[in-house]
Amino acid sequence: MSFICQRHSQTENTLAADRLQERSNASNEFAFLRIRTRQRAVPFPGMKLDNAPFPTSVKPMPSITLTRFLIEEQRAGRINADLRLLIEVVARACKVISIAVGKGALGGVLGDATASGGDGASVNVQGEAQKKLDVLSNEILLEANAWGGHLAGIASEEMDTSQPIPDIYPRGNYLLLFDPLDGSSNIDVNISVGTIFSVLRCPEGVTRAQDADFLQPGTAQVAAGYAVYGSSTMLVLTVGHGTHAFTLDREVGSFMLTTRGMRIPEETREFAINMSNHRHWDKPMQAYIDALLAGKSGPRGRDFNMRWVGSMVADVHRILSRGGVFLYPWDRKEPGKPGKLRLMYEANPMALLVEQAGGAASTGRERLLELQPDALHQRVAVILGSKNEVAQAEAYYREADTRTAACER
Ligand code: FBP
Repeated sequence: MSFICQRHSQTENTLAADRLQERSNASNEFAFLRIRTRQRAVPFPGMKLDNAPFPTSVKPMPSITLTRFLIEEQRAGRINADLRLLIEVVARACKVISIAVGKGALGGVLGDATASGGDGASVNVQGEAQKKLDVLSNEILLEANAWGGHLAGIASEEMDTSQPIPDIYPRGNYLLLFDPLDGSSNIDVNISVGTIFSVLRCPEGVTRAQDADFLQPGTAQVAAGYAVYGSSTMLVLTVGHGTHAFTLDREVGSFMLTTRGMRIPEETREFAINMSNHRHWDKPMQAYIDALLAGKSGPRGRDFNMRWVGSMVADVHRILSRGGVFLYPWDRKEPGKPGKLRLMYEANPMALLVEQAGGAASTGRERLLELQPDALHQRVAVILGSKNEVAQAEAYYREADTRTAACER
């Protein structure tokens, strides 16, 4: 058997082949050679890769694409064709956004978007300066989802009101909400950002959806997910039967299933919160976090570690991958707002993904997914992640409320 390795001289190859011949009883001879040469082997003509044995050190590429996964979900009766195609369209838009984000300064997409009149930065309905990539990602998602025929309306963090599907296109039975680019403060500094989306059913009889049609509790979501644009681009998805992770294979251009059924450990020693807001939090939150910071010598009797990326997608992805608790509580910097994060297209989709992975999601006082929304861009306090840790945080609020109630009697 002759084998040509591009990088090694003829002698080295012959030597390697001889040694291989020597070890011809090693059934894994092909793999053996690859380990020795530390190089991806180039099979000689006629040899089929798929029956070539792989050594344990190199895992074969996952072969379940997002398309196949969704078709199998449909075959299992868990989703219908329309929802499958809608999710595929959103995933494709995320691939386009991933390319734009990946280009960074080379693509001229960094920095603030200019207001349409050309003077100063453009500001969204939340009063936040819009980044160029916020606006671009919003347009990419709108364009991709307008003509598909699956939707009756779209709502976005970057748009004041929901947008009905243009009359020229057929309409469908679903409503799509998204935060086109989450983690705006990290866009220009090359830290992971992402896209978060949520899918609801359009109420019976409604063809031209209005804002009010979107105001459904998180439990009504039929699908939710996010794409995270980090060292690799990943898509994390639930259609109500577990939470699954896909990694974008840039060579093939497909999302490949890399984790089926993500599970969040119930216990954790890691918390994520913007500590600089500590003095602005209410007493129960300050007491809960102080107990974590007190570590072994404190009421929790063990040490906790802290992480804060400042992009919800990245912080929640870490928690779905290895556990932890993510908190963005009420603070008195803006006392009139229940929290910073938006219920409909940040908190609700993340809460469904976390619960479907065995975690919990709360406002501190109630299950987040049961909140009845009253506005498209309403904000909410968020505590989500490892079930027992969320329960710990809730206990501080319950205790404080019981004490307050006792005092008021
Ligand atoms: P947007 O970037 O989409 O507005 O999202 C809000 C967000 O960036 C979250 O991703 C993140 O968890 C949080 O705000 C960070 O807040 P802070 O800047 O206070 O740390």
